[in-house]
Amino acid sequence: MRRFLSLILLALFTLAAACTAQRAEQPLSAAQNAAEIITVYKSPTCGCCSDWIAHLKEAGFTVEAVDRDDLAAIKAQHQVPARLQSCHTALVEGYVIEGHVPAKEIRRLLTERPPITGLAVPGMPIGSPGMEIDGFTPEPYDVLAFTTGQADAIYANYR
Ligand SMILES: [Cu+2]
Repeated sequence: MRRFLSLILLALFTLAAACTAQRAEQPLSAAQNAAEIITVYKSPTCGCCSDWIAHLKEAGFTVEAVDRDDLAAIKAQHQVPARLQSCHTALVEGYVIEGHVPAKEIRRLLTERPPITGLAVPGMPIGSPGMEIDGFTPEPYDVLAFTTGQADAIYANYR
């Protein structure tokens, strides 16, 4: 009887361990897969957009580049405020990425998962990823976290 009981206990323990392992594994692998794919909307002729895409690929992202002539509509659709707009708009895991945001900050965003709309580097600061220009001194710039209906917050600064 005692042996029978310990067999049942062993079976239950094994089941519980299997469930725990599965639960711990699933969200992680789902997040990792999705984090690899970033969709970038850009105009067909944007050179610095392509350089930013190269920067993302170097950092391990899979990039789906979509050439569009109606970027204003894309920005409006994804609630990018006019004050933050730049040359390209990207989507990753439900977040909006506007402009030359460093891949490192996108990774941090996907790890921390703050309740924000997205990240933006407004304009096109010289020295930001994809905006390196020979002979020009890099400009200081901020990566801003934006949320619809709220004030922008500084997510990171580069200077
Ligand atoms: Cu640009």
